[in-house]
Amino acid sequence: MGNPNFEHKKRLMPKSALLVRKYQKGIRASFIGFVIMLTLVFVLHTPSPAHNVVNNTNVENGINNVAGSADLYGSSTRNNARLSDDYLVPFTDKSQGIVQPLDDGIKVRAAMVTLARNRDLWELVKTIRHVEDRFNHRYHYDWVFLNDEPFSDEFKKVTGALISGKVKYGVIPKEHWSIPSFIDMKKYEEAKQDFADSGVPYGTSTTYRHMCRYQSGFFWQSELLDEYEYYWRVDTDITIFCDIQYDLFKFMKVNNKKYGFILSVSEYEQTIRSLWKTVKDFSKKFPKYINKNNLMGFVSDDNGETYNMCHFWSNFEIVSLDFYRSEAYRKYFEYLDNSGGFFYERWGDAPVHSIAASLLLDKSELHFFDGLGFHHPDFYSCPIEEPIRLQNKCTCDPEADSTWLDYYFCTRQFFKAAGYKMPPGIDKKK
Ligand SMILES: Nc1nc2c(ncn2[C@@H]2O[C@H](COP(=O)(O)OP(=O)(O)OP(=O)(O)O)[C@@H](O)[C@H]2O)c(=O)[nH]1
Ligand SMILES: [Mg+2]
Repeated sequence: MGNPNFEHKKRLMPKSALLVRKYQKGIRASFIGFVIMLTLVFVLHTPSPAHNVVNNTNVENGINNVAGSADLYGSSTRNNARLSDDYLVPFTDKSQGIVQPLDDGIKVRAAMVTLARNRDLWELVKTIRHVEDRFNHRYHYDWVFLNDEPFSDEFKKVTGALISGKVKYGVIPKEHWSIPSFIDMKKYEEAKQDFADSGVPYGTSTTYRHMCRYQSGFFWQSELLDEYEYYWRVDTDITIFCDIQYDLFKFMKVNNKKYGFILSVSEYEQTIRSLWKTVKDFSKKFPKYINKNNLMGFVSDDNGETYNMCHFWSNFEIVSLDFYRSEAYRKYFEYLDNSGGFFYERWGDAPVHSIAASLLLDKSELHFFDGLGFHHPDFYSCPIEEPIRLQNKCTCDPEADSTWLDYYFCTRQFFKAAGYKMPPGIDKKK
């Protein structure tokens, strides 16, 4: 008995072969037509990189998209630029002459970094949601948590579940979080006593001093950050109010920015009595580290004679880690630290970072971020332009914004010092 299937095929084969021969020309023509049609559909519906660039170029405002960003960051075939043709750019971005990065799916080496205690967890979860919902769910950047004690399992479980990128947890080495041997303990105790009735926040706290010193000179030395080029400092107690529609880290890179801030305020003089003198001594000893095209006008009203107390509020900063890793910044921190001011006074990391950024960088390397909406107790940043607030779905009250107030806050000082035009409407904010 033969195989029935085989018998069946045998019977069909000659018939189908005959049919194919009969309609051969027609089949070939239809196939060629189909291929041509497919090619046409593909060509017409796939935008070229050049197409994206042209569409996103705003020549009138001098804001050009970054042509060939794929070349800058390696190879990519994605062309899903998210910013639409009518995306509105804040006035301050235009006046700072920045370019808007193409959102092509290619990431920069960067991470959010949070210093936190286990007990900060339930405040921190809200902060993480803000950053994820408004920004990171699109980009999936890593998040690094640092603590002077080991993180609890609960802390890791809860934070890990909320973050869309890779998450790392680090314990700070003791030598980065303790009173150095060169500190005179008697002098330190007396100094703390002086703060007792002063009303200066954290005037008598040692852990606060460790925190400020760590944020000034050590966090960027954590090996968990070695793989990154930029970081966004996210404190446990902040809010982001607006959709952030572009990659902040790539923005820093394509615009050659090294230090980005959102609010700038004045420091409590009592906490930094000898800081400026120490900075001046450093500048005299190491003039080679002071940038010739610096932003002295932001931190001093008399060309360096005295400090005007202005600083970038460091609870939000996006910074090139290579700046902190640089020889100039290392020497600067070392010099400041050896004077003991982090302990005898209560030097904050904000003035320490800000003075460094203003003196060691080229003034074009600093950037004021707009359109993001931000809060850390007790101040708000809410974009001044209504169309920007609506576009970015901001939930902040513009009346609460303190960015442009002409007392205590220093954003105007930054714009004047850098020579940038300020947005219309700020005079109502006096
Ligand atoms: N691991 C650890 N983190 C800390 C410690 N103190 C502060 N931090 C974190 O460092 C960041 C800044 O601390 P804050 O206490 O908010 O300091 P601040 O913003 O100057 O002060 P506030 O105005 O009270 O918010 C926050 O993310 C804190 O969670 C500490 O002793 N250990
Ligand atoms: Mg805080």
